[in-house]
Amino acid sequence: MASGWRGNGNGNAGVNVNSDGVSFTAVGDNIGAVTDLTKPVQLEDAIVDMVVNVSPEFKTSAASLQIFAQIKGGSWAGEWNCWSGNELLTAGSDVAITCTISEADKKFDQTDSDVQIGVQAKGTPAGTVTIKSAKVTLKQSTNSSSSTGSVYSANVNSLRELADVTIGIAVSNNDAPSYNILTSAKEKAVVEKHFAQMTAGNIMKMSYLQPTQGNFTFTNADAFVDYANTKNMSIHGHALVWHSDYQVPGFMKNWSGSAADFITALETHITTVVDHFEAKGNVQSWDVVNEALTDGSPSNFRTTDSTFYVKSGNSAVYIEKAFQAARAAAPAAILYYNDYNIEANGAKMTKLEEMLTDFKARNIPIDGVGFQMHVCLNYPSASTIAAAMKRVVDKGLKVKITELDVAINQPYCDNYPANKVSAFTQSVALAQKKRYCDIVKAYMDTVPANLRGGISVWGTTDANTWLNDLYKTQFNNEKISWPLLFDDSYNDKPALRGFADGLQGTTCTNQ
Ligand code: 9MR
Repeated sequence: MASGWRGNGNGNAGVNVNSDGVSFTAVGDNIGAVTDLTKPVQLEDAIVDMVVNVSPEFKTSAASLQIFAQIKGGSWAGEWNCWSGNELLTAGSDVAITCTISEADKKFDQTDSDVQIGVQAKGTPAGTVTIKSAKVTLKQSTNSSSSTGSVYSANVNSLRELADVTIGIAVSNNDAPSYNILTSAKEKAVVEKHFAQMTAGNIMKMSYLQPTQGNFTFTNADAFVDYANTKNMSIHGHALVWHSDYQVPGFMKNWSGSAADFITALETHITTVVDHFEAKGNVQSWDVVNEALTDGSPSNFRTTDSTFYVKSGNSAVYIEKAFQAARAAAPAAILYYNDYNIEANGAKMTKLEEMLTDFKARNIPIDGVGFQMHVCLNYPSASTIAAAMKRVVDKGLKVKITELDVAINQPYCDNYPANKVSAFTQSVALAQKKRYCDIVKAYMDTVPANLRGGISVWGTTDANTWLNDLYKTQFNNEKISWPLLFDDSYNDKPALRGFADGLQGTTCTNQ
């Protein structure tokens, strides 16, 4: 890759080329290195991937990097939207950064001029930057599937701008670095491009924030919220109370005091957490209680499998106490009860309705219902989903889709394993595109604008979904679920086009 690189920007001293790569000394804003791509080259929607390594001085200077592309000659029009912030660069370590050439006016949609691509320092940099590798993947065909290895583009500039409804995404900052929102350039690129809200996949759960009684640890969550703030994204807080396994702190599981003191401890958790994030600002809404209902028919409050129920004196009173504590701490936040399978299980929705009616009658503060929506390719039907949402709308409460994903090969439905597929073929991808569209459209058609809490997807890339872990532990690792909007390499999937079509009210098709 070393040939053909040169220095760029005022005051540039040129590049050094050695076996490590191409280095430049970053002594000022816009100083960098470029190389040429000779015509004919169609660069629109191409992806530029680089691996870079910055010196300790560069890291300390707080400067950022910017991959860019420019049409040579004329006004030197360029792609200038790709930023790799200093926070994701590690001194002396190789870091992957990326840029999709997709500026709004499609300047690169032509082949009659040479272009240059490169990377430059932004801010007041010092030290050196080494480009270890650079790769340009041209957009190949809008119809190709990811299984062929070519890059599909959904032609969606920004999902968040397509309709007046908050579009969110669950991301993490405690996963492997390649999927971490604070360190992965690819993760950042899709999140910043398409989403207006982030949910923490894990780090705002109880045991992460208060592992032992009275010891609150907000460092990870604060970094997460700060990042969202700087990118004009809000936060949906998840989740103040959830019975499931390790997210319940040990001191609560092993509680041996009175029920009244347990409720006080629960209230202290909620008050401390909500107060903390109120002070930071930008947490718009909370899943106050998650998954408190059973799946059977009839459905009821969870009992023996919920620490909260048991330690509250075998009582579901903890649910209303949680909502009251959350409201007291954050009068303006939108408070949700959140659960799975309420879109499909009528009995569970009936129990939920009963709780909502009771809460309304007794002025227990609740603003809406979160439908997790971990759904299958064909189940439940869009009309079943719409009917369930309507039951909440009819109570005058908000509906938020909080954790949307559409699993292929979901073992609990779609006639698994008889209908199991072993590859994500074009026809499966297009069926999933229609499914995303049908769901989003059902939501937009059923929930009036004033009751729309938004739609959030549970993860970015198919390579990093909770379903991969589920299948590993429960289904002999023989899955593949491909449930999200971006493939293993963060390329658009047809599902993204389907989501956009649903938002825009376009007919949903598997074409
Ligand atoms: O995606 C989350 C996964 O990484 C965690 O291991 C798991 C247990 O904390 O929780 C997953 O997210 C769940 C969410 O918090 C609540 N609804 C169901 C989600 C998928 O299991």
